[in-house]
Amino acid sequence: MLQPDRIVPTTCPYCGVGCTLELHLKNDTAYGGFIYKVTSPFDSPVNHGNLCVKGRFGYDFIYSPKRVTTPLIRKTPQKPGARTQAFDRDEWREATWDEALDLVADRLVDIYRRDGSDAMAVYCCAKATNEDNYLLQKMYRALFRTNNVDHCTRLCHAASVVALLKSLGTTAMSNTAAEVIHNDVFIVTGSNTTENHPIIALHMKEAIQKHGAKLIVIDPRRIELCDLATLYLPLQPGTNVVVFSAMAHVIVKEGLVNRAFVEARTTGYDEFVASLEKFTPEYAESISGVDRNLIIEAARLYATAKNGAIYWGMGISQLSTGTASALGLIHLALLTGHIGRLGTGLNPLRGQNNVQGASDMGAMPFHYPGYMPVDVEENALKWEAAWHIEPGGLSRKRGLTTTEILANAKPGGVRALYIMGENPMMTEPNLNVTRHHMAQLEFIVAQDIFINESCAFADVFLPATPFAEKDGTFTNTDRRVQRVRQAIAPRGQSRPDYEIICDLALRIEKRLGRPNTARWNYEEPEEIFREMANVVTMFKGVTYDRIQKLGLQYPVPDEAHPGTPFLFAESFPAGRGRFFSLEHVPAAEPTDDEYPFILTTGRLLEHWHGGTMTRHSQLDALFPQAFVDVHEIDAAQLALKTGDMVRVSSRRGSIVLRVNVSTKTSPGVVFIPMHFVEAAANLLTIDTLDPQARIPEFKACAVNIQVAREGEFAPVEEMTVRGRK
Ligand SMILES: Nc1nc2c(c(=O)[nH]1)N[C@H]1C(S)=C(S)[C@@H](COP(=O)(O)OP(=O)(O)OC[C@H]3O[C@@H](n4cnc5c(=O)[nH]c(N)nc54)[C@H](O)[C@@H]3O)O[C@H]1N2
Ligand SMILES: Nc1nc2c(c(=O)[nH]1)N[C@H]1C(S)=C(S)[C@@H](COP(=O)(O)OP(=O)(O)OC[C@H]3O[C@@H](n4cnc5c(=O)[nH]c(N)nc54)[C@H](O)[C@@H]3O)O[C@H]1N2
Ligand code: SF4
Ligand SMILES: [Mo]
Repeated sequence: MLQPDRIVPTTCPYCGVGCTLELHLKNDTAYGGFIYKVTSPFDSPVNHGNLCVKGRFGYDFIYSPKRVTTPLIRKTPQKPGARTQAFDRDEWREATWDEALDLVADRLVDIYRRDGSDAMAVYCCAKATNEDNYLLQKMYRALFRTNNVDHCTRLCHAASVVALLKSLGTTAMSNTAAEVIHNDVFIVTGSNTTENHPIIALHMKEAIQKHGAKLIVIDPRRIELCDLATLYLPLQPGTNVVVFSAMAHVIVKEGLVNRAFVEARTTGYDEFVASLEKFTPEYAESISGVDRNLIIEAARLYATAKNGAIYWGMGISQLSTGTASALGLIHLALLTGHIGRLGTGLNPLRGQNNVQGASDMGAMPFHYPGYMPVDVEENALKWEAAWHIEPGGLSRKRGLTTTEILANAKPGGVRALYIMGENPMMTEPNLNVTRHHMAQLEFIVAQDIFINESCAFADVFLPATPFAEKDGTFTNTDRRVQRVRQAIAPRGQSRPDYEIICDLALRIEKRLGRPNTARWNYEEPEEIFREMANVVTMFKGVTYDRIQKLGLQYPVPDEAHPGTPFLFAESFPAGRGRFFSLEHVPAAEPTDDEYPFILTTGRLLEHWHGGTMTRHSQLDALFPQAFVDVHEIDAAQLALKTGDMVRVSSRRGSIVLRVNVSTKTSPGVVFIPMHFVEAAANLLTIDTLDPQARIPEFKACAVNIQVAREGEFAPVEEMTVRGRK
């Protein structure tokens, strides 16, 4: 067997589970090593040596010949309103770092001088490190004085975060994922855990099979975990609030409330109980399609558990009722007291490897790092002191969210957009409109490792290094800050994100005539982390030295503190947990004769979002083609069989792809994965937002299905987001 010359431990760049990877290297002169294999150590606290297919085999995108490792400048100047995409290298010219960064600094400063802070906006990156994200939001806040800073968390757990903040004053998972083995009853809802958090799903299986825990699945699709569930509640998409409220109704009516907990730890109970009156199991059945007896049984099982816990995902948050859905779950925990102890809790499973971290680092329009609201004077003063800015210098105005940034791309609105490692042209809803918005911008900078569908709109491309070529930290879904270690030299001329940002910030500072405001010179990424942790006290006790091997779960208030596996033993950050009265509001777009099916979108084990990483990896061979899941009853009616080509259309767009006849979806509901550019699900999705969290309704819109014969494909520009042949 091949013996490695070196093994470098690091953290997986894909999902929020945060598995420990060991990169096996052979020496190689060009890059200081070649990664030929990935394993995981047995004693890793998160994954105990287990990895899913992405962690084990999906790293090879870093060696893809399509990776861009030289700064690029678009040859044809782009005009607002008429921007086009450029994928071919001959539409770009290679540039030196100096030339590319000077151009970016000149253009950004010109636009800022002319149109002010509101014209500037930035997308941070949940794939990049804490240090990268901290610096990018600092560059936009400190130099351009804007809070138009956001990232993909908006499209993800924004609704969970708003609900948790409103009710408990918190934003993260309350307990550690691996604690699931201490649950005796747990609810999994809106989370396809085996495909999207595979290692947490292993813990769930262990809890059931080895420890006798009982599982309740609430999901419109018959996901793999249903096979192990005691109860499966197949609800119609967008009907969470009625199902969760009916469970609360049963818990109250049957006297299963944990009175001591409600009295000691919550507020708003009486009004809440009055609001539950209408949510009878019969009413819930009529709206959600779930048998009333299943709702009653689920309520009893969860309420009478010794240690009950709730795990949830995008089926809760990606709805126009996302915040209300998450509040519905929070209510269940508050009624029963299944929170604040080992093996209980409210656990939104975070998606990207570092979405928790990017949010913690202030890559959001309403908060500085550490969730300090931007419109609270005391917070602004703290960061002004930390960044050597005159009092009153930072903007106190809440910024725009990702979806709002693009919707405001017009004269008088946002003019320049900086995108570090995101792909809105695949991952925002209603892509035909998103394309129109992107085209309105005056200047776009993209900092990525590939030219994805969004980078193709840019004026300048800055080549960043992926995880294996840089140092720093990621924070996983358990609030665990873990090390990311450089294993190989940056390929070509690519540079770590934090280095690019510092180099650019110095140039911007100079042009603005504000030298030496904030610090932009660091020897090591750890110095960036220390600067942040000096203000955000929950990270004070995290040093790189302490997390060499294991990582630490924040809050870690000092260097002697062991970290915090579960939260809220004594109280909530908001003091008492608050109940809210909820209403049933149907999904924004009802089905009708013209568009008779509900489309729900989501993920596959082998692929990642817009596919920029996994489709440049050997994983693409495992799942190379888009499909639409159609229930066998609907397929029979439409005379469709697996493999047939169909055109799926909504009021916003149309794609052509193959049918997969299955019983995984319910009749009337079709499922399309979001990963395939040649049949991009987001050409169909609706851009209606949850009014509180501003998250789009990715999980429900109305579509129709028509047979398409081979050769009768939609024109390429219609069915891809590339907009070109
Ligand atoms: N392989 C892979 N893993 C990933 C990702 C990836 O792209 N690929 N992405 C990562 C990211 S960023 C995230 S956020 C997570 C997401 O992980 P999940 O939350 O598991 O994501 P989805 O695939 O969108 O699936 C959501 C689940 O919600 C269900 N659902 C749909 N509508 C409703 C509804 O109205 N009510 C309820 N209760 N359920 C509903 C769906 O049927 C599905 O089972 O995955 C992470 N892990
Ligand atoms: N229809 C539908 N749409 C959805 C969803 C859905 O369920 N359905 N889910 C939504 C959710 S939950 C999410 S989180 C979003 C995800 O949306 P995005 O974040 O836009 O999607 P990704 O494809 O993960 O984009 C990550 C980019 O970062 C780049 N990258 C990787 N590592 C690095 C690095 O170290 N530095 C830099 N600079 N770049 C790097 C990759 O090449 C890639 O281009 O999609 C949302 N969109
Ligand atoms: S479960 Fe997530 S973190 Fe673990 S190997 Fe798979 S993708 Fe990576
Ligand atoms: Mo996500």
